[in-house]
Amino acid sequence: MDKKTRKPTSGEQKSTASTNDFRITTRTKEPPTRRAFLTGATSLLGTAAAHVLLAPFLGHAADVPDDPTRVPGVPATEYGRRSPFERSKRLAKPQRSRTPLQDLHGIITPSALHFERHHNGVPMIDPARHRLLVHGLVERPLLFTIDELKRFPATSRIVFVECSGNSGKEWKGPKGKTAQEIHGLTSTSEWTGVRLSTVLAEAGLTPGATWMLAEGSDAAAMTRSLPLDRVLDEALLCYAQNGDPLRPEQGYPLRLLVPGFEGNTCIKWLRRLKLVSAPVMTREETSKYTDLMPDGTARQFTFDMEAKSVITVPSGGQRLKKPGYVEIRGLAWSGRGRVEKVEVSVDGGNSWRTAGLQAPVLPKCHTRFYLDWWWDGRDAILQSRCIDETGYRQPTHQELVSIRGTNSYYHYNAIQSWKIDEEGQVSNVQV
Ligand SMILES: Nc1nc2c(c(=O)[nH]1)N[C@H]1C(S)=C(S)[C@@H](COP(=O)(O)O)O[C@H]1N2
Ligand SMILES: [Mo]
Repeated sequence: MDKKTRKPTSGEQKSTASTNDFRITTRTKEPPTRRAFLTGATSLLGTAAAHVLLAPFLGHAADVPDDPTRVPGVPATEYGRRSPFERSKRLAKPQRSRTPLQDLHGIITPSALHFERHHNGVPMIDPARHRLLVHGLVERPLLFTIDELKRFPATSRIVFVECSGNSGKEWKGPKGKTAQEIHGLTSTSEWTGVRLSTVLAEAGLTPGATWMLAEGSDAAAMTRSLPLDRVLDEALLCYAQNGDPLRPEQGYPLRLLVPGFEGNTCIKWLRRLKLVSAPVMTREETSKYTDLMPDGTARQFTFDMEAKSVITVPSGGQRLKKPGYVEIRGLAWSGRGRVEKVEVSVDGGNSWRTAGLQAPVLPKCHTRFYLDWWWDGRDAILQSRCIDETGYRQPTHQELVSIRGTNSYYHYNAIQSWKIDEEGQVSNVQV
């Protein structure tokens, strides 16, 4: 029915709005007390509309008009928020929070859902007082304000960050329940900043400068040594994420981003870059981020995040309601470059089909894959494996453990298996 010509039927409340002053007459069924409160709190908003807007603050469900075409909506706002009907959230513990991968669409993680990992909390930093010091083996030690860094030519890149501890509990068996719980320490953003190489050219490297120590200004003062020959081409000093300034959790006002490297090298709240001739051997690269092998030796400076993938729909904790069509969906990524191919098995790895890849397929970036499937209502085991542009294929759990043992916590990238039972219930298994 044409909205313009439609007349309110009897029993339907008529609303009148003046475009001049936003005064709105709405439904009269509201209890007087609540109505008075809301009118006082939001004199410019219609009552029904105000309910929807304020619902999250007031802690009650959004009150929805019977017919949204009969009640003018709320006015424009200065900084947006999502629909109160959407409840997807990070799984937060004090020192980390995990991205709800199973709820996401496309490849960008909304900034508010980007995973967090910090060793001593999120610091509060005034950007006007923040400085970046570049010193050590340079011709000119330099001190930059954020505004000065923003004057350099800007570069944006869509890349993932992944904590090397992501999925770490799975070394010792199928521990986690959901995609978020097991794999949620990875997210993708569009990061914007100045190239590290631009800033270092300004300072002028002296011949012995082969490594760089990066330090954060949080209470953990996280520090890592990075080999210049591996990071100079790609590393960014970022001040923005998905078009906005960085979130405090992601390192506001400045973070180092090393595409493809383990998350802990992407020093947040960055305050210092010291050019040196050898790794400094901080605690993060001696006791912490090393990989203990079965023979008792430890691998050090294992920076690269190897190819990995996870089916997010259907995934652990979800339930297929009835047999029939399912679009299998998931994310794949590699710290070595582009995702070349993703293969999906619905029979526990006996046979594999090539999944479709959704554009864009970017290097060192989450890539979305999908595959049509008809679930016949019987037991099934779903798996995905990522093959990257170097030809590397994501290993099975057994293949990974046969080389690395189970002493390690970091860099677990084995194939994820989801079992679907006859009830349609999805759970985490290792096969
Ligand atoms: N200064 C500082 N930088 C840091 C950390 C920290 O605790 N302090 N944590 C690191 C770790 S372990 C990871 S995985 C990433 C997480 O980045 P995110 O919180 O933006 O997802 O930041 C890294 N950078
Ligand atoms: Mo991490």
